[in-house]
Amino acid sequence: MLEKLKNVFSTFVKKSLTEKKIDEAINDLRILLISNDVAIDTADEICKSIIESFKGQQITRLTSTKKMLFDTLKEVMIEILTPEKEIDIIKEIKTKKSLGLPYVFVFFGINGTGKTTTIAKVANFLKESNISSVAAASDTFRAGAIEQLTKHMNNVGINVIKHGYKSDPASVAYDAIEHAKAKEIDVVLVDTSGRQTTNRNLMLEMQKICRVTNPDLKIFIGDSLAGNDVLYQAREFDRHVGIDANILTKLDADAKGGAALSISFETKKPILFIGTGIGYDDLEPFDRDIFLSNILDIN
Ligand SMILES: Nc1nc2c(ncn2[C@@H]2O[C@H](COP(=O)(O)OP(=O)(O)OP(=O)(O)O)[C@@H](O)[C@H]2O)c(=O)[nH]1
Ligand SMILES: [Mg+2]
Repeated sequence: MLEKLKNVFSTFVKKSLTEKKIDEAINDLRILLISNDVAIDTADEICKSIIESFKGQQITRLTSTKKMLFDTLKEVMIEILTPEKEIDIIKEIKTKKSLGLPYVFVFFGINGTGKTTTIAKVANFLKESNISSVAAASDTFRAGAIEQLTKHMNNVGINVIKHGYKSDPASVAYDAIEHAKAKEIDVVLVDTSGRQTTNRNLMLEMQKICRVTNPDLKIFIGDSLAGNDVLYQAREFDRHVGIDANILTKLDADAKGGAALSISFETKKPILFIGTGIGYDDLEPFDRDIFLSNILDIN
């Protein structure tokens, strides 16, 4: 999935310097980034940072320019992919547990990005670390959503707290938290319905869910196939609800990898996991250095 992004940088570093001037090369890079799913604002920022780094630098020989270009690119990528604060969820869950309280995750995103599937994957991941969880069926909006969550959770052996359709999602989540407290369950995973950021009522509902549950981690689920749009989705959810961390799904499905840059750039929050398939084990921690070495391993 990262091959395409890697090709972008390879083309940029190699071709540009023998054939074109730096500014032309940077313009080419911008187009290449955008055509590889990096959001326009992010691509612009990457190019701006590179231009800034070059300012005032005397370009003398071709070889040193090439190295300079590569080093600058790397620095810019590291900066984008380094969140303001790293999050160790296992450690945080244990700290909360030591206080006798469950750790609450709320998952949100637009329709169909993979929220419900990801919740089952996260529950499965936690289970493997001996952390117990319960899910809250707070998608009371979409037909079939409660059954879908229940089916996934059955498959990974996790209970679901549910009310009926059209019931208040915040109170479902609240009940799940009460249940977790009573049963000494470590984690509450709140599933929410997919919502367009332009739907004011659904964004207000999301705010209410967060107000009532006071979550430890608000997770934006971004679809890596969404291209440019993922940045705007993240921006709007951050503005309305606040994002603490991201999970990027569908990296297996011919994604070009650009969404990881866009989402990190926009939110400055960590990408906790990437989804790499529809199986419950298809969840991998996002590793900045591996990602970087994949896209910058330019020969
Ligand atoms: N290939 C691939 N498919 C995924 C991944 N994650 C989720 N999916 C698929 O994406 C589709 C939507 O997944 P859901 O979990 O229902 O998404 P959702 O965000 O809960 O959807 P709504 O509740 O309708 O908003 C399903 O067909 C999933 O199997 C992934 O990492 N890779
Ligand atoms: Mg869902």
